[in-house]
Amino acid sequence: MADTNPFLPVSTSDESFPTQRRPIKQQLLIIFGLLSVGLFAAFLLGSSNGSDNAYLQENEHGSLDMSTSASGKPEILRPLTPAAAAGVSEKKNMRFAAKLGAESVAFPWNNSMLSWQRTAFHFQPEKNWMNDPNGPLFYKGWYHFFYQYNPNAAVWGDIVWGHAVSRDMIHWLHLPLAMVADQWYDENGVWTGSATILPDGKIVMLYTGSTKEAVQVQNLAYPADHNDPLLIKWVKYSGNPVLVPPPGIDDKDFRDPTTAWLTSEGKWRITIGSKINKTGIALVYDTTDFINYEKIDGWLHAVPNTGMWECVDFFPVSKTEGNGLDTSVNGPGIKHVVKASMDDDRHDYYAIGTYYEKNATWVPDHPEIDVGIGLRYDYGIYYAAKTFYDQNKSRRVLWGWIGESDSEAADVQKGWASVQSIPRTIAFDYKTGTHLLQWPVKEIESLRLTSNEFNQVTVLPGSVVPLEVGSATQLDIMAEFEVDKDALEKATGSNATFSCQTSNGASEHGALGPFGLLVLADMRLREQTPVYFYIAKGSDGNLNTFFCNDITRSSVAYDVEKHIYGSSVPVLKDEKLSVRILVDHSIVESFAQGGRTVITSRVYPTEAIYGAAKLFLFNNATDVSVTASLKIWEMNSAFIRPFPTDEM
Ligand code: DQQ
Repeated sequence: MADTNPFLPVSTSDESFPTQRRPIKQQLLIIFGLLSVGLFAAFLLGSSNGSDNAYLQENEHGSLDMSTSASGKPEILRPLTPAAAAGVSEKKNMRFAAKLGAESVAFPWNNSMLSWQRTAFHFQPEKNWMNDPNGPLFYKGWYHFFYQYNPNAAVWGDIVWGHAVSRDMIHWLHLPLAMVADQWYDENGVWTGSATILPDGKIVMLYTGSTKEAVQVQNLAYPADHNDPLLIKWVKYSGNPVLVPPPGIDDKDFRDPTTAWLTSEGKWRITIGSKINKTGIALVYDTTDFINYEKIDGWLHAVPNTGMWECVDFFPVSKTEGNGLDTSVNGPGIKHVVKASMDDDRHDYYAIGTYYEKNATWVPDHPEIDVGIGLRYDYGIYYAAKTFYDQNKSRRVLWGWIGESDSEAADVQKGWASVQSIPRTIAFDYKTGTHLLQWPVKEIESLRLTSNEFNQVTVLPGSVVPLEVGSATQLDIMAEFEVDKDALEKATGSNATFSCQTSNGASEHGALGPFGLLVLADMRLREQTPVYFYIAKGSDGNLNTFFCNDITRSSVAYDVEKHIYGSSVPVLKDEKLSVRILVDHSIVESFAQGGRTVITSRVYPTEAIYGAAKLFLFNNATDVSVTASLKIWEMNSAFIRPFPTDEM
């Protein structure tokens, strides 16, 4: 077995990053080169024989082939899940589970493995199922977060609105349910909705109700007492529903109203997701009182063959300023973003474009990367996201639901399912002009404990470098990689058609990649979650950088999804390759190039957990050395607990 002596940090101080290279580095590198050869052999071994599991051995990538069952027999179809029957999104891997076939066997999860999966600084309820973020807002000193919640089980169903408050969006206090399914117009579920703060400071909430007959209608609710900063009690408007599906729209295709924005005429405008045949659309309504609505002809935007648009979001971004904008801001220097959650592929897509207020339409800047066919917020598991304008700190904040990619049986066993992403500030990337930048809110840095720095570590082709950081299950990692320029120039063009998904993942041997980090890896690298860059050089000599996350060897368990996630990431002249990774038990959130490309994955290791979870650098490229500089913080746990009832 490989010797796994760790590479020692050059500093444990909290000085600014990066610090000076130390003289011992050269010697350590030589030792390291030798040590890592053995370790890398284990890594490669892992890539070819990655698992003891016969099912995975059928697939050279170690990933699940979704089109046939393990035995290669035709799929066994299962009845519709409750969510699918209701006409809304279901747990993503229910589709995956349905394809495993009747012979699929659950991995023997034990309590210690399952307890480790619970996150330490991501928002989650104490138990049971959670999905979409709803109506986030800042009010009287508190951040409010509402969410789709099943109070009765760890699977989707019986949906009501959970509610929690926070001073900083990191530490949370759970409050009583904000809204339950107690009216004919939401008897089948209190579904997704959004908040609008009126000029006088009052709040209105619009949400979708699923009626007893599963018709999707829009309802109005407001706080019972605007003097209560905790907004504990909510009143549903007596005249609900305020909107029913319009002619031509199916009863089950009319949901998720947005935050309202003002027109120059002083009317409030909202958009609601829908579809006509296979064309995804965003319907538009104007209102002055949130009770009576005028449907605007046509739609804000429509994209053929994208299917049902869920959880549409629409907001302005400044082309020049880094701060966020209130949803009603419009005018010169402003672009507008349309985001929709594609029910067909369960991903959140956005596009940047121009809003034409007069006819209530929006046109993308680049039709070839329109909503649903171009850029995604996140290339891993991330859905039903929603932004809000945080008037407290003049920023726009993005929340997103991160589901599970284990089996439903494991969710039931552990008693909970889903987490929310770390809230992210979101802004226009004026350098590319095509992308948004997402970055964890600054407040997350209050959880940083001790840090370790590693400066100018050379990672030779075909090597793995252990990084000694102590406990490696709660981390905030900032890393920069420099690639040997001569080697970049000398490399002959190849891989022009590379994609993370179709590659061999982290075990690919390209001239210029992959290289990056292995998180949640055990010492033998039997389990490992690589987050990495891959540079492809076209025959024209142009470089195209990809950012990927390979979870095909993240667990030896065989009843979890195993994919290679990722996409290309623009790297501009003179930019180093940079990545930030938040590791929090079963969730890994990775941000490349300041948040231009983001990947979130859920992983369920069985060995690389607690003290056995380690961190490594790796370089699997054949022709290029990389130099890595890193600062890594151990992260504290957030306080997420019930609000003390006596103080309520
Ligand atoms: N989840 C809600 C719907 C929404 C879907 C139901 C998206 O309102 O369309 O729980 O995940």
